[in-house]
Amino acid sequence: MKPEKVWQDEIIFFLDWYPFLFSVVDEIFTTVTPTTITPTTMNQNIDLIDYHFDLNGFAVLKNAVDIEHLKELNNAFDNFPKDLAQGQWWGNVQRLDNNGVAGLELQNIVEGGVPFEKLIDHPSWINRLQKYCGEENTYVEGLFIDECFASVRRTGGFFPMHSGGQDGIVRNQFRVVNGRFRCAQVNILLALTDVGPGDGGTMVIPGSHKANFEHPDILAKTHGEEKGFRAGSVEVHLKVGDALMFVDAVMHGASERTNPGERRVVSRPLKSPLESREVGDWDVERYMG
Ligand SMILES: O=C(O)CCC(=O)C(=O)O
Ligand SMILES: [Fe+2]
Repeated sequence: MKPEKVWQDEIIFFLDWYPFLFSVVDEIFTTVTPTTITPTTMNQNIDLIDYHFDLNGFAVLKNAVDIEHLKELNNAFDNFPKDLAQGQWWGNVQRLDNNGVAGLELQNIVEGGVPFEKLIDHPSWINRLQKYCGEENTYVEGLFIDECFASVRRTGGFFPMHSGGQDGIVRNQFRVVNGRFRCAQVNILLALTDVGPGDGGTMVIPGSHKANFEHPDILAKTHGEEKGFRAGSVEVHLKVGDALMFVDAVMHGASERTNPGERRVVSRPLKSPLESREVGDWDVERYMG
């Protein structure tokens, strides 16, 4: 143990030097602070659609496709073979109903003719998709078509609710990093018929792409689960030619169609190159080079 006198000497020494030490530290801060800390500005290169897409996980692109092109697409739907069985091929298109009750789905519809091909890089959405999920301004920049299908839903058909941000899965994630969108998959669902009340419209839960917890209705298995209704969901109504654009992470599905007739849509998920997936058994050679 140090004698008391030594402690006193050390304390006196410290008190003598303390103002000097403080002034040196103070000097460092006053000289360094103004030159190294500059205010950062947020990347504000967004418009109202981007804003809603970020906030809600979806946005509607009104009148995305013109009337002539819509006629071509509807003619193509009229000419789909009526007797195609589940799993059967029609050229490079395959019937593969992903969810029985949801109705007929023709997968890889990009091979269904020019009207469908023209939808790939359609000017109404291609730049947005590049911005949201195209890994823009990086060395892996680009887009990849995931399953793309024509869907025909008749009376009684619906699509159960699925997805949501809570699982944090990479395949369908929603992210914004340093002011840039870095989503994995964004879907375009183009209406070829009006989709109003009773038509089996797509249901979305706004903001659920950022959910941290599973929707309580799923856990509770409440009545209506199969029909796609969940507390907080909204049904998106579209006019022919409108496109619903949504990040796959947002919780979504479709209500039961109660009206007669059919709902026709083309669904075209585009995603970042690192998140590719195929539905169906494609002739890969066709897409090389
Ligand atoms: O049919 C709809 O409106 C939604 C379909 C869907 O969510 C899907 O195909 O994954
Ligand atoms: Fe889906």
